[in-house]
Amino acid sequence: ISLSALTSCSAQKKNTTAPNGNPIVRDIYTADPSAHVWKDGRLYVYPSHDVAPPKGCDLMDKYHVYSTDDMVHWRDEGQILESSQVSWGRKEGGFMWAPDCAYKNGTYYFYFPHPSDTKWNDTWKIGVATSKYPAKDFKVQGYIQGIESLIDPCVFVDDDGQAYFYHGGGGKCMGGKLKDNMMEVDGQLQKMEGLEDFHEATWVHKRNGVYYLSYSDNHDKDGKHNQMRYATSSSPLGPWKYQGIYMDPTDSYTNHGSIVEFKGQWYAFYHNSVLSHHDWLRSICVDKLFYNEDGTIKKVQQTMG
Ligand code: FUB
Repeated sequence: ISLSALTSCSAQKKNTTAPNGNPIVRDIYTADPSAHVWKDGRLYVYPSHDVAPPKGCDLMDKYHVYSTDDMVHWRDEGQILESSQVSWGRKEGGFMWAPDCAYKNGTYYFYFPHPSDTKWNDTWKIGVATSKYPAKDFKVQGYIQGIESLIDPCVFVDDDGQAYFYHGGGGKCMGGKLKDNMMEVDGQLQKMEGLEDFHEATWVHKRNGVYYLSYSDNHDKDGKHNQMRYATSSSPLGPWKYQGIYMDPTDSYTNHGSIVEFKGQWYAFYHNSVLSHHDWLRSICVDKLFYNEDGTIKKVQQTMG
């Protein structure tokens, strides 16, 4: 990790209720929701933030956090980070893509993909910002050293406290252990084997001792939109057994999801473009997720407000 601590951005709380259901955020465009339940009993969502066209994903420049205690009323916890706070980032800013957050030993770790150079696609780094709080006071600490230029970080902390880091895109998914400091990989990352048609958006969760790695694929049968697929394993690093599609495409070119249990119910977070009808102005959504008796996932039924 390169130690280049920068100033933090204090969150400004405001309430955003969503009595109409999906999309759960309607005042700004959000995508790539990574959901976690933290020790205060609330569910927190860490999405990326889409910005109005004519340009698209290059303009994504900041992160907000959302939280709820009932899956109905959502609180915008405010902005936690923007590209101007990243000293090693490309000078033009932008490209703050799909993030994740993890908690260990009293610290929250916010992981965000961001390029370090104008030639953005060859210079992706996974930045790490830390805080004592889940949704404010994050300070950039640097980025994870010694890994490839890939996007979409995911950090899974197992029951024994061991953290695993994943990232990937363009067909390659890599994973490995994190050291206790949560900012360095322990050894080399390895390719995740057994995933069928992997594109990006890795998410790992565990249920009844089984590890699930979910991801978006390259396209549906019409070659247009991502489907969400998953695979299972008895180990957090695979090899993985491909299990199928758990979510059909939305109206958006991309999809990116997370799966989490909250108050006894499992949920699938994802995004679509129903508010904008534009591929790069997306909106985060959530629907219930159910398992079959054998642990396979039933296809998620997407609902609208
Ligand atoms: O939001 C920017 C990128 O689009 C994400 O990193 C990908 O997963 C896709 O959703």
